[in-house]
Amino acid sequence: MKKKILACLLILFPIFSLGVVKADTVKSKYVIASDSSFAPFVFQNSSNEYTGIDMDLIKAIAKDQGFEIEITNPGFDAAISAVQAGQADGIIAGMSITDARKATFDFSDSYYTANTILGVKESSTIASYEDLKDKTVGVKNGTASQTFLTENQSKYGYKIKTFADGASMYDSLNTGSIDAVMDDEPVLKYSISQGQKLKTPIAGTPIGETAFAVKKGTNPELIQMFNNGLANLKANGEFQKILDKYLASETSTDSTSTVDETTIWGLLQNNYKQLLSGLGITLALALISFAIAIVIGIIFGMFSVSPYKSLRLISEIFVDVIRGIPLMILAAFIFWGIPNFIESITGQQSPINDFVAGTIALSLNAAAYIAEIVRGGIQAVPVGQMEASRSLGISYGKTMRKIILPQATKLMLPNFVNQFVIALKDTTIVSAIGLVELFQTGKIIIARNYQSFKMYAILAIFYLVIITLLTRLAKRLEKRIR
Ligand code: ASN
Repeated sequence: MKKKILACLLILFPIFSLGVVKADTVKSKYVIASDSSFAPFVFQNSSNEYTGIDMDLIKAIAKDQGFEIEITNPGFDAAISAVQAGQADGIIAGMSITDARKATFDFSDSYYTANTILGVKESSTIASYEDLKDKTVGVKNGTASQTFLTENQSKYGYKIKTFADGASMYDSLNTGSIDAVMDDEPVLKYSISQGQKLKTPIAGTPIGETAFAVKKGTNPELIQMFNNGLANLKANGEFQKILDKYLASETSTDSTSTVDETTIWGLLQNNYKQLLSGLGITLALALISFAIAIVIGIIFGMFSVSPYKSLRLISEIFVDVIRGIPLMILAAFIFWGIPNFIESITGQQSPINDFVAGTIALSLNAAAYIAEIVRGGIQAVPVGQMEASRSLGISYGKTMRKIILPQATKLMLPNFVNQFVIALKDTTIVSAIGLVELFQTGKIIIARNYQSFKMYAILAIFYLVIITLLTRLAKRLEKRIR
């Protein structure tokens, strides 16, 4: 027996030590960003867990190499930005190695080869690229397929429509708002195998090998560990098992589904936990940011009616700048722009949490509007009152506190309630930075089951109920204060 074990070890030792440079973990945990819907590489199963080749692969490699990971799934474009801004350490998302990307990313060894291919509805008459003249082709932003489409646009004369995620792109194709999509061949073929009524009339074009990536010059040990782990998984057959699990049989991936998701009841039953957690994030975002906005807004609002010109000017600049920038850009600037800028001067990655970035963006945005509400409220109180009070020798501060503000507050209250409703709705906009609030939660669910009509109806009702309840509550409070 002992001899047998010894013999086994002697055979195995050279295999494991063969050319493998051991890399050590530097961080206690690596954040890995990925796509949100890119089956069979990454997608949510009906138990609301992310699965797919990439998810299984990175988990198996982390286990094999002994490092900790945390996976986020903000979508391909957002995942790319997250790695570049230092929010994430690596990206695994069926990502193709292209020459352009080599300038900003370091890639691992490849684990797959993919083509980009055109997908159209089963009933479509499009049979060649020439047939795409004046038609609209959808593509995911930041992808190799997008580069392919842009490069060939003048040759074939189609229009390009870019999407943030695969789910909304395929939804648009199904509803006929675009005529075709360009996506990775395994992804399109997989969706067809899952019952999507699509076809691929033209043969695919190679876009490069698929690999794991890190921001150029960062986390070299992560690439080394990925390569070592991949080699081990290939040698022990586990890699092939992962591929077979998702590619060999057409229905093998979603056997966990027990609830029928084609009815509203089924959708709720299967996803209520996820929806409630999204709702929790939405409410937290709205309430926290609104509380902060009230404080900042009142300060700037008071500045705007101050007797000091400098304070009035500061307030004017704040309101003009924040009001002049769309909320989505403000959120993207805080979440991706600022960390990227800090890194470019300090050389240190300094990521900001998505919830914090979303809260800051929402707070600043609402504060600018609240400052205007405060200014409007104060100015609506006749100036004569201030003048009369001052001529009686009462100070500016006291007049404000005792005479002007009590009247102004009453005038402001309905506007505050209004602004809160707007703030709550605005939380959907910050889903653009990958924050999984209620709207994003719904989109993720749709990415899995394509039930956009029913799911968006559910979301609309969720918001309607919440907003109605909160406005009722606010109205009561308002009455009491009056
Ligand atoms: N294959 C795509 C690319 O590399 C990745 C994706 O869409 N997730 O651009």
